[in-house]
Amino acid sequence: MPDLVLLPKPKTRTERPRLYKVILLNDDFTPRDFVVKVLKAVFRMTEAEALGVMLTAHRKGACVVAVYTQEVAETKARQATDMGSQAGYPLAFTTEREE
Ligand code: TYC
Repeated sequence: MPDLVLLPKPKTRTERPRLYKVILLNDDFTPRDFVVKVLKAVFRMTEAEALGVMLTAHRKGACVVAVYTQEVAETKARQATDMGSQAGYPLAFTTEREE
């Protein structure tokens, strides 16, 4: 018997998780300061970051808020949308898989 047998390196690769974007959609009814409040609370943004994202959605119709793994993205989108519903606003966040 040989003292040492060299085995082939196993070809297992750790795949990175697929990422999902959380997207803020504009609407005509939710007050701007309420959108900013939700962005700060759910996505831990600073006032300046939240203002920038809110204004981009307001001007362009939608804005990517952040990117997470699927579970986190869907939970945060739901929490943020629920904050709007509970205050009587149609504020909406969606998720979309990243390429
Ligand atoms: N368009 C809203 C207004 O004029 C403000 C707003 C901005 C609402 C961004 C939603 O994603 C949004 N009051």
